[in-house]
Amino acid sequence: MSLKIGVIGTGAIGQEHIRRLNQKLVGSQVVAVTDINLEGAQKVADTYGNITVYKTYQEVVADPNVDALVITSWGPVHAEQVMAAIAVGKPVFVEKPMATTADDARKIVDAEIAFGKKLVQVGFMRRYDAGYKLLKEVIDSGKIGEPLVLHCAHRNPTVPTSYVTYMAINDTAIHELDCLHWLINDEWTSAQVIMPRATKNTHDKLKDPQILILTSAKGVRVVLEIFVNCQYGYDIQCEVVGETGIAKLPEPMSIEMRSQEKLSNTILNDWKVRFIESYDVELQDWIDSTVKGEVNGPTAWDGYLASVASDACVKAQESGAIEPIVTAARPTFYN
Ligand code: NAI
Ligand code: ISE
Repeated sequence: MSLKIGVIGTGAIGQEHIRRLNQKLVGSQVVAVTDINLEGAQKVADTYGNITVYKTYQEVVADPNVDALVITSWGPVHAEQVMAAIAVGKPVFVEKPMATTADDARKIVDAEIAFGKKLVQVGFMRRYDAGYKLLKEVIDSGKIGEPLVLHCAHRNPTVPTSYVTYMAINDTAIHELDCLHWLINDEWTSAQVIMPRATKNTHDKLKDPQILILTSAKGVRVVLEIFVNCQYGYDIQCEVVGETGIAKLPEPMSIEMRSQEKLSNTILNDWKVRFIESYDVELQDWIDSTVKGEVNGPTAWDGYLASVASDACVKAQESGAIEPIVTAARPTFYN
């Protein structure tokens, strides 16, 4: 029997996830959608047939035919939509960020604990990425000793003009805020943001690039360059310097070419392609665990931890100072 899913938000990643839920993965079927752009939602529904289009997300959440929800709307509305799903006890997969403030993230955690059962999985798909998993295996094996320094980069070719300075943190670096502490089994304690010379390819509301420096409880330092108008491609880098060796995130597979007096590899230009397998594995795992009444992937607590770190980083963007990252104690519910 298929898990019947209601999707809130039929934009870029909404369409990607609907396609994989309906055509690629096993055990799921999208039965309802909504978007504030109703025409867009209708167009997506028409592509597949047998999908009810609702005017509001509340109707999707309330539909008795909907077993579980996928939230792919804009970040600032995620928290209220997740809360609505918890209120009726429906499992929910929410794209990152789970909430755009730590206060809202904490409300989700508290609501889930009050409900008494885990319902929320957050779309931190890098934890499902084959490359990051290999890198974690190497770190956990002790082959490079204890991690000391991470050199990372998160580069997008371009972003829309609606993308502004703080989004470098809560839309983009939020992936690293989650996956790097998972990678090194540690918690963040402070953040600093340095603004280098800006590229001429940005605008006055977006400082680009930015350098984020994170410190962990064990003293590991992460230097993360966020450069969202880098022009040349979509490029994710992560190099871990350990006590006895270096481990580096593998590059996506690409044919090495010798042609016209050049030796070359292709660089991808889109997150949709770079992480295509991770999204597939992530959502298949969500379907399978949801059917069993479990949450196997990143939880609401992970969403909360990322939001606390994100708030501190946004403060650091404004203050230029080293800002502490202080999280509440982990509730036993999430052990
Ligand atoms: P998008 O702008 O293409 O799509 C968002 C859609 O949500 C739009 O169609 C918009 O009309 C709709 N929407 C906004 N408010 C709504 C509301 N209150 N109710 C219903 N629909 C509403 O944006 P995109 O790129 O699809 O991103 C959506 C979310 O997914 C964001 O939170 C983003 O950070 C996340 N994302 C995650 C990625 C990942 O790698 N895990 C990759 C891309 C996006
Ligand atoms: C986008 O929303 C994503 O989540 C992508 O993975 C990220 O690389 C990009 O910077 C975000 O805008």
